[in-house]
Amino acid sequence: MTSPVSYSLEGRIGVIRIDNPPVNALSQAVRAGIEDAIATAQRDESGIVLLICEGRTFVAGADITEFGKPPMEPFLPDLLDTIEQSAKPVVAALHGTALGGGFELALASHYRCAVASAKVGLPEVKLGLLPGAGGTQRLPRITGVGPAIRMMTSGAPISASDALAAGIVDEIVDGELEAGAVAWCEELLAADVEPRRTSERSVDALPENELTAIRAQVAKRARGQMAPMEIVEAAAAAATASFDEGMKLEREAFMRLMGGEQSAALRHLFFAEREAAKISDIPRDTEKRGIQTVGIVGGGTMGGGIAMSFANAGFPVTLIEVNDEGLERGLGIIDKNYGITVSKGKLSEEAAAERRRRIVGSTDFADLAGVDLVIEAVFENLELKQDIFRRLDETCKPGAILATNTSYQDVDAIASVTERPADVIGLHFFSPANIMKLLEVVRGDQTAADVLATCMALAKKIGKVPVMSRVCYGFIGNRMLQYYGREAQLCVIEGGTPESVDSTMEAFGMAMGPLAVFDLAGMDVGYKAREILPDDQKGDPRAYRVADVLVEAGRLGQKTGAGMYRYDPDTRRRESDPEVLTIIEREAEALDIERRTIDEKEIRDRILFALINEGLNILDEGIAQRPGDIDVVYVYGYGFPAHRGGPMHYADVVGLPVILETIQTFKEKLSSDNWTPSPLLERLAEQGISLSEWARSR
Ligand code: T1G
Repeated sequence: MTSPVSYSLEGRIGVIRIDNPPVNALSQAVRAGIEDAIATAQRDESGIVLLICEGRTFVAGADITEFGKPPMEPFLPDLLDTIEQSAKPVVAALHGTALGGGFELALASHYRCAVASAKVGLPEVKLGLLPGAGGTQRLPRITGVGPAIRMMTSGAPISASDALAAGIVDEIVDGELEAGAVAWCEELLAADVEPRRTSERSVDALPENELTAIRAQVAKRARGQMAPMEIVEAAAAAATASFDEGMKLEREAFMRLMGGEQSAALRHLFFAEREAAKISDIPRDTEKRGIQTVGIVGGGTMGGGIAMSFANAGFPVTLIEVNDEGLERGLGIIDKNYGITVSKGKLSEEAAAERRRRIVGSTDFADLAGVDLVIEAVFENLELKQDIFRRLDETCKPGAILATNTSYQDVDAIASVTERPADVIGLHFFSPANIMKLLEVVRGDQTAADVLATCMALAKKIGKVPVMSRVCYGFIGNRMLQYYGREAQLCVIEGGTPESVDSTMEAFGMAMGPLAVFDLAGMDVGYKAREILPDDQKGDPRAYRVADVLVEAGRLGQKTGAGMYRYDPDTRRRESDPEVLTIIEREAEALDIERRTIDEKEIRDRILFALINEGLNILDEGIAQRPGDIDVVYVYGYGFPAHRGGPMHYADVVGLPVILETIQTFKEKLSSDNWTPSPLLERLAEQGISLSEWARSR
C-alpha cells in the first residue's frame, strides 16, 4: 500500500507532501511517512524542509477514527518533537483549515506560511479533549497565555491574517500556495536561517488575579465540561514549568479526558452528525436537483427566519404573503432581525444589506412559477396547508420541490392533494429558523430519492444540520418532547416545583429546564393543540392541568411576563412565584394527588427515561434511521448537553437493562398507562445488546 506521504528533493528544498483525503488526518501511516521523510531530510543535500498537503486542506487533525483504539507508534507528540529537533529548518505551508494535531504539527515546525484563506485552530475542546501534541505548551509561547487559553477553550479557528498578527504565521503567500511557499523557502535559504524552536521560548505568567478570573469565567461557561478547565491549567503551566514538565502535564490531562465519558460522548456526536446526513437506502452520489432560487409562502416568524437562512447562504428568495399588510409585517421582522445581528457586531451593515436585498416580497402567487424550491410556512393547520399545496401544484414549474415547514402535520396528507407527491417533502425548521441549526427533513411515503438527497445536501449549504425523519405526529424531536414534558409536569404536580424540576435538569446539563422552555415557547401553544384533540388523545390530564389553569388565568409564559415563573420585565430573569405554588397545590388536591417529596434522581430518571423510551419506539418503527440521528436532533434542536452525547448515547451510558428495570418500577408505582417499555428496549435489554451495538449490526 503506497504511503500517503511522499518526499522529494527539489533543488535544496526537501518537500514532504501529505496526501490523505479527505482532510489529511494524521493517521498512523501519515505519522510514519512524515517520520521517514524527516529522517531522510537530515541525511540528504536539502538545506530546508517544506511540509505541504495535497487536497483541500492542510492536516485537519489527528485521525479521530483511531481514538479509543490502542495507540500506534509513532506517537504524535514524539513525532512533533523529532520535527522540532530537526537540524534543518522545517517550514509548514498552510491552506484550508489547519486544526488540532495539524496545527500542532505546524507549531512544531520552525516557520509557518499560509494562503490568506487559511485558518488555524485547536478545536479539541469540542471533542472533550485538550490539544495533546504540544499545543498547550507551544501556542502560549507564541501568543501569550491569555490569548492561547481563549483560542483553545473556544475551539474556534482564526484567520491567516489574525494568525499573522499574533505571530503564529510568519508569511502570507499570495497566489498558489506551493509556488509561494517554495519562493519563501528560497528566501529563507538565502538568509541562512536556523531552526527556530518554539519549545525553547519562554512566556510570562499571567498575574494571579487574572488567572483566577479566567478560571471562574471558563468554569461558568463550561457548564460541567472538564476539558476547558484542563486547558487553563495546561496553558498556565507553559509559563511556570519547563517545556518537558508542561508536556507531561498535558499528556496526563489528555489521557484523563480521552478515557472519560465526556470525550466519548462528544466524539460520538462528531460522527453521528456526519452519519445523519447519509440516507441508508439512497446512494451518496444520487444526482441532485439544481436549486438556485427559493420561494417562501408565509412571512411570519418561521417564514421570515427561513427566508433569512437562504438569503444568508446566497440564495435569492421570493417571500409570499396574502396581502400588503402581511408582507410589510413579514419584511419588517426580517429587517429587525438583520438590525439585531448588525447591532451585536455579528455582521457588517453592508453584508446585512446585501443579504436583505436577496429577499423580495410579493403578494402574487404567480411569482413562484419559476422557483426551484418552495417552502410553505403558514399556520399549523392541515386544511390551510393543503389549500396552499393545491395552489403550488397549479403554479410551480415541473421539477420544483414543494416543501412544508410543519412541526406536526402529516406530510403524506399534504402531498396527497397534489399531482406530484414525489416532489413533496417536509422541512421542519426550528425557531428562530435563521439561528437554530437543526433541520428535520421529513420523508413522505412518496418523496422521490433525488428530492430527499437534494434537501439533505441543501441543508448543509445553508448551515443546517439535517436529520431525516419519516412521517409521524411530531416526527422525531417533538414526538419525544411530549413524553419529556409529561413527566416534567407530573413531577411538578405530584410534589415538585417548577424550580426544583428545572434546576435538576439544568444541573444535568440541559440548556434550559423543561418548565422554563414551556414559558419561553408560550403555554398557549400546547393549550390550543390540545383543544382540537379528542380527550383520549390528550394524554394524562394530570400532566397539563396546571398549564391549562395558568393559560386560562392569562399566564402564558414569558410573552405575558408570567407563566410557570414570573419574569423580570428588564432582565427577563425567571423568579419562582408563590402564586403558582398555590395553584399547583390546589389543583393537586382537586385531582386527589397526595403531594410528596420527589428527589433529583427520580426527576431526572422519569424525564430522561420517558424521552429515551419514546426514542426507542421511534427507532423500532423506523421513523429515525439511527440512535445517533436522535442524538443529533436533541443536541442541536432541544438543548440536550453535547457532553452527554444525546439521549440515546446516554441510554447506553446508563445501560438499557437499568432503564428497563426503572421503567417497570415506574409502571408499577406511578402509572401503568404512562409507562409501557418500548419493545425494542425489552429486546435489547434482555439480549444484553447496547444501542450502539444494535445500530452497528443493522
Ligand atoms: N479524523 C478523521 N476523520 C475526519 C477528521 C479527523 N480529524 N475530520 C474530518 N473527518 C472526516 C469526516 O468524518 C468526514 O468523513 C470527512 O472527513 C469530511 O468531514 C492530537 C487529539 C476539517 C472543518 O476536530 O472540523 O487533533 O463522512 O464532513 O464539513 O491535539 O471535518 O465523508 O466519511 O466535516 O468540509 C482535531 C474535525 C482532532 C477537526 C472539514 N481536529 N474536522 O469540514 O467536512 S483531535 C478536529 C472538522 C486532535 C490533537 C488532537 C471538519 C473540517 P465522511 P466533514 P467539512
